[in-house]
Amino acid sequence: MSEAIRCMWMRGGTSKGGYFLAADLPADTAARDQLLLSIMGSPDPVQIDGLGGADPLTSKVAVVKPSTRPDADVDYLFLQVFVDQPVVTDAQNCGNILSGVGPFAIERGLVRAREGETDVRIFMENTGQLATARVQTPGGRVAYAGAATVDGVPGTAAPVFITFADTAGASCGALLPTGNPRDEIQGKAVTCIDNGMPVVLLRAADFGLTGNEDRATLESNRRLRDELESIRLALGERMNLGDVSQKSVPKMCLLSAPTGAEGTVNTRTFIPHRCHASIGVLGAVSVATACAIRGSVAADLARLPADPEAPLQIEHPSGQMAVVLRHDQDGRVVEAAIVRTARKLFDGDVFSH
Ligand code: NQM
Repeated sequence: MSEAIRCMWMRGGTSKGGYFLAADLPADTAARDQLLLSIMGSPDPVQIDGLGGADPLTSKVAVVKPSTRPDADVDYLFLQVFVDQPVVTDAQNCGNILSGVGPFAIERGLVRAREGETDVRIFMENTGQLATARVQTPGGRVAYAGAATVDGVPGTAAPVFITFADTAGASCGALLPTGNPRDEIQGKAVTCIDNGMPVVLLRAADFGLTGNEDRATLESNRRLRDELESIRLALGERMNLGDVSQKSVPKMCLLSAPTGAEGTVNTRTFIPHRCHASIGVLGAVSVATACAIRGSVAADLARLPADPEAPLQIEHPSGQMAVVLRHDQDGRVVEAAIVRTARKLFDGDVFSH
């Protein structure tokens, strides 16, 4: 008999997925993952028998529970449900789905809304780090309508301001997990970095690309995809991520010089097999951080603003994402801030098989 499971479907930034209370899912990980695969309709390239949108960006899950930590209100576990493989992985975090966690926590009564704005302190279980989401709550209720824009999302919506603290080495144990700002692998210069998301930075030009190609063109380039995957698999161990053949990290990011007047650097990111329609939030934080690291692949191409506190504009296929970095006296990045929006799409029950 099919079972009803409480679920809120939300857009978080440029991603979309199911938001669940941990208590509404099986405690056993294997049973939970089996249920989530069935809810999303995976494995199937079109996810016809489930809610997933046939794209890694719309096959995502947030599991949220009250936190027992004194410095957090809620714990957030991100799960990537693969589209065409029977894989559910917690090996990566997701800053876009994070945008919906604050509103969801308030809607479910885990955090009491204040008049005006409400800060939700979120412990990100995947990486063991903290984020604070400032949610618009006029009249003590979550507002989704507003004037903020996110490139890659049509229209406007209420802003969710997100601040990340101390994300360096979140998954890899060090900001530069190989110990170097630049390495050479399979004839290509790379920078391996993790400021919240493990990313391998490469020069688009080294693959015969301008870096302005669209998603479809890059995805149809079989040789490029094979080369990127070969480099990714070779770097997994060196980035302290182990065997990454069944993991969605590290992301592979092709860089080129900025194209717009305000741009810092231009990106095309494979996450890791499909090309991102824009760029991940923590992926963009990692790219922005690399731009100021002398000797990195990014530093050669980036145009940094004169003011070190000014936003870095990370260009991507749908526009750009502003990342504000705060540094300590030694120039280390200690905080990153971004603006996202989220939308509640439905709240109800989803049915298991
Ligand atoms: O980097 C896609 C997304 C993401 C992740 C991905 C993200 C992040 O855009 O924080 O948001 O890189 O798989 O949702």
